[in-house]
Amino acid sequence: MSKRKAPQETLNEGITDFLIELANYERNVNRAVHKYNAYRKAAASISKYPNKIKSGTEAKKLDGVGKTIAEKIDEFLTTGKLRKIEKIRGDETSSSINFLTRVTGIGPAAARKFFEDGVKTLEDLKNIEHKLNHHQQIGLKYFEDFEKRIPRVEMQKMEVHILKELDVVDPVYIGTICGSYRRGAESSGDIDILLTHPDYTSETEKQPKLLHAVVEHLESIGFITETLSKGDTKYMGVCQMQLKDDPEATEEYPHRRIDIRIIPKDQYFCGVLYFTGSDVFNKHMRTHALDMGFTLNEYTIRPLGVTGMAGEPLLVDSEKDIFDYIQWKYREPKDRIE
Ligand code: DCP
Ligand code: MG
Repeated sequence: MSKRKAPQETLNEGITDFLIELANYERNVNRAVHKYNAYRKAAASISKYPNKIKSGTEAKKLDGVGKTIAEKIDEFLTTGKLRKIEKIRGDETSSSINFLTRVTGIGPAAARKFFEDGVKTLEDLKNIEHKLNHHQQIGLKYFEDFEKRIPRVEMQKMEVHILKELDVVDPVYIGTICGSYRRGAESSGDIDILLTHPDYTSETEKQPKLLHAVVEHLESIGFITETLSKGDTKYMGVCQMQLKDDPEATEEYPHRRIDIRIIPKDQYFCGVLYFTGSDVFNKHMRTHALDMGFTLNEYTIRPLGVTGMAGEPLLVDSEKDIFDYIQWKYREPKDRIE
């Protein structure tokens, strides 16, 4: 999962940027996930809105924009800034904690703990490197690289490369690069790969070997360079597009965050849907599913009985099947913003 969301290049980017900054502040500093979600939701609907917003009242007509956010929009439109943001930026506690959470492996709780121990900057982290866990050490080592978004052209090269190597391991694997890349984003924060294999279904035992074989192969060819965690179904690591695999490249590529998951064949499309996101879209779709009497998550879609108990998972052979069950018009990945 990537840490920083791409700045919005839309008509209303001034507004969506400050909403995302407030969202991150609520999550990282206050650990207020609901407020984080509320700001993200408002930012997502504003980024889809085709007109330049001229007032809070106009914005309030959009989904997820309530009175408080509308007032902030008015303040921003009139004065060109927001006192709340100025205050957050000027506050040492907030800005330090916010900064520390940019290091992969440091969440809001760890960031606060570090801050309370007097650790506030990258320099401070380097001085206590021995106290960091492996994940955090790698986060520190590649801090500058991980801050860089991945341009779409590089994502495309990695996609071709990864799928080709997957085929080398075993041609019956199916792999999909999900996340913002699949939604057509011009840049991505990380690489989110889903895999499945015909030998692996929700009826069989877990098959960690199917995941590990792929990881080990990508390591052996020098593409994967570090491991952050390696579970039975989920791998988190670091990769780098190699110069030898890209004759056009003139300088070394940055190191990138990569997550690989293996999913049972029968759950693959629920997984692909979930990991394609966006997170705001996923929440919206889950809510609609509930309204229609279904419970939807990253694994399955199940009908809800009259007592509210979830029934057996429904058969799913494509993403579209899931939209069909909940009687929603199919949406292409690029339209799954909110
Ligand atoms: N996801 C979700 N809820 C979360 C985290 C993730 O629904 N709390 C899903 C939707 C995301 C996908 O997983 O699109 C991948 O997570 P990322 O954080 O990598 O998000 P993106 O790939 O969309 O954006 P980025 O370009 O920042 O990586
Ligand atoms: Mg991503």
